[in-house]
Amino acid sequence: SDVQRTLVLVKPDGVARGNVGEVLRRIEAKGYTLVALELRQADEALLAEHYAEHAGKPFVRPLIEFMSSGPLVAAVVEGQRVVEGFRSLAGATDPTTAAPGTIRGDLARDWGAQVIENVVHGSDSPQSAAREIALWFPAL
Ligand code: DAT
Ligand code: MG
Repeated sequence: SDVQRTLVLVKPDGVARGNVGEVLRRIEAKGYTLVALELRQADEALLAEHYAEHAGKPFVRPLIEFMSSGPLVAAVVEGQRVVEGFRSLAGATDPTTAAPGTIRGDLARDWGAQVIENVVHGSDSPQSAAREIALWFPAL
């Protein structure tokens, strides 16, 4: 078996638009397990660390401002191959091309902002998941 954990964030756009329940519903409907769940206001230091791979890119400043613009929901989700599985539930980064049926395809749209607002984050590899879970939930 290949039971994994992944970090899921319902981003501030998703919280503000009332998408928390819908995102959690899809995670539970898929059969994944919630290991940790918290509403929180992320500070810029945490977000800079979270998005360290994007340091220096033109969208990183707007990205950190967006991600700290309001409360978000942070969760650790567990299941068989959940890292890839949640990325599949989330859909493509760009809300315009994300497939219908995915969280981003169904719930996100392009607002023409400097940063893409796309409702959810999911870790992109088991290595990223371990790093991100340690960052957001150091007690786990
Ligand atoms: P993902 O969240 O699908 O893993 P990513 O890690 O490449 O995508 O980027 C992190 C977030 O930054 C992404 O969810 C939305 C935003 N973003 C990515 N590329 C962007 C771009 N070219 N312009 C504006 N925002 C972007
Ligand atoms: Mg990413």
